[in-house]
Amino acid sequence: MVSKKVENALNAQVAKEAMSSQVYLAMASWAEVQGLEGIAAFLYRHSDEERMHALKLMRYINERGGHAVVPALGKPPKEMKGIMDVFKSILQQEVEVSGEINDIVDLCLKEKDYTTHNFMQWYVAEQIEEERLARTMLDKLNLIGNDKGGLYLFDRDLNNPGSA
Ligand code: OFO
Repeated sequence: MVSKKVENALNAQVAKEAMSSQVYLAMASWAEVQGLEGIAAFLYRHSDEERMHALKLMRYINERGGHAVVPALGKPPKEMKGIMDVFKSILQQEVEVSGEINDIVDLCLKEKDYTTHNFMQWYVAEQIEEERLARTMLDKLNLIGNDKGGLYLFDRDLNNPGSA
């Protein structure tokens, strides 16, 4: 059974993961309109992943005697400044999410909820991967700079679901 404190913290995280999914979706739509098909495909895939992160938390809350809440979601921005900006804000968002996950882990220890602490380890590992991926993308974009051919290849590579 989860305590009310842990339940509330997990539900707050559900809302954040679901909002992440929305933000990635808006970015994907923007990229698609720019003709960046591969980047759009990557962002659509990532939006699905974030939804899965929210769903996994919801199922856990209910399994542990809580009640998972479906959150109201805000409207993410429609326009982006550019592809570099998109990946900069992805990295920033993922760093923030890592901080939120750490706070929940910390709360679990304070509440002596070792079951949720164990469950959250999946998210801790996932955040390492999410941050790594965002940094790798930014490094590649930095290398590409203003080279249109480089951007073409970057976009083409991302069309492959195995690429990221
Ligand atoms: Fe759910 O990891 Fe990204 O935000």
